[in-house]
Amino acid sequence: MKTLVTIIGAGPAGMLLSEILARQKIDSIVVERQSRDYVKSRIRAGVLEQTTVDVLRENGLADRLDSEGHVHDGMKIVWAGKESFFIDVKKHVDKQFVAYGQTSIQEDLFAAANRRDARIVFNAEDVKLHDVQSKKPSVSFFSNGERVSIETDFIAGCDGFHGVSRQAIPHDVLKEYEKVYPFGWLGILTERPPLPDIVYANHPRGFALASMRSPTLSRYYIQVPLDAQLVEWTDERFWEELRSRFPPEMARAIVEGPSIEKSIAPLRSYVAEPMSYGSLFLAGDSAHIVPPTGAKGLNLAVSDVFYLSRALTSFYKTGNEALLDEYSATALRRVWHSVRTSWYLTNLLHRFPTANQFDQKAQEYELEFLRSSASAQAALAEQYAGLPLEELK
Ligand code: FAS
Ligand code: PHB
Repeated sequence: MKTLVTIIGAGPAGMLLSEILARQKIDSIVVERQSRDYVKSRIRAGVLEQTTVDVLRENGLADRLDSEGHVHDGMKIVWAGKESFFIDVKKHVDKQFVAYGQTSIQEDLFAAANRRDARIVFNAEDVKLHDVQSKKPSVSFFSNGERVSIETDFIAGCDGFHGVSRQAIPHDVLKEYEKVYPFGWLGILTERPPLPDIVYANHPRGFALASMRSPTLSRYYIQVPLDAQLVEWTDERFWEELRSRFPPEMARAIVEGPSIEKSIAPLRSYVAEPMSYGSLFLAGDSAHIVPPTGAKGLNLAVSDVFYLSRALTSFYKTGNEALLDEYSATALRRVWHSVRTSWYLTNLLHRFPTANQFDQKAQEYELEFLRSSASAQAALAEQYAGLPLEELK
């Protein structure tokens, strides 16, 4: 098989890159380890930054998002049962964000791929990258019992944190930054009306989050210890614990229902540098992971793809490799801002098992400062809304 760009991974990063390149008449093949249904079934992100919505809309992918997405002006923070306060993103930075599930985005991306008869290989086994430093790299994999090879100009590593692409960068070239948090998130999805706002709660029993997917689909999370087992968490135990972490009147407003999805995700901050090596370019979770506290993971995957597709388009239209050479540095500037914001919010809103009384007091006064200072709220609003994408000079 031959193509211009071989994309490893059919998650949001891989499928969005495939779609944008196709609109620029640049051929690609997507190679995915799992089945289409498996990829579609994953329940993950839920909040889209304005820049993400803009990129999807510019590429004809926002019709359903515009009709079903839940637009928000800001989000609420409550702590230790005190009065909640609202971070008004719209007022401070004139931006909004949209609650629209990653699952829906994945469906929209696959529907667009079907309309253009995109080349996607599902259930690809033992995917390998070859000669990534050369101008003629290739990707091989097992499919239907035979090893298939794809000759390509470029490889886009969109295969997530546990993928193979990042491993193609030599250890003496790759620099990794990591912070693992001493807790995870237990999340559930239930077919019940959500609270009107996205609400983050810091409580002595731990962090909690109220979110949504639609007017009839709620998404909730609670911080759990690293050794928490899903089997220990019945729905009723979850609902009781969730309510205990919100102020009484907010807890009473939560509409309980049977979980249609329940999972525990560990929290880590991770960045791999550089995000490119020879003809290999990493985008999305293959290059970085953020704790979901800042709702940045999916949005970073989109900004990486925006920069990478712009660089590939420039190369194929003009032969100029400058944007490809600058891709890693450009993407990492936005990555690190989002990584820092997610780290800041995770430290602000979670209860750390190792925190001493001083740490706890300092955290409470950080929350008090945020509650009482318009400039502190404006600063958080700017970071939560997401930084603008860098325009070409
Ligand atoms: P993905 O991991 O989505 O996709 C990578 C794809 O590559 C997968 O389909 C995988 O099967 C495939 N792949 C892996 N190895 C391969 C190989 N060797 N060969 C071929 N294909 C291979 N973000 C938020 O903003 N908010 C959230 O609440 C949130 N919750 C999350 C919960 C969980 C449990 C997880 C894991 C992530 C969560 N995220 C959240 C982050 C998430 O949304 C990611 O940022 C987003 O999926 C990134 O998209 P991709 O980079 O495409 O990676
Ligand atoms: C979600 O709706 O899944 C969600 C919302 C906000 C976050 C993380 C996840 O910070």
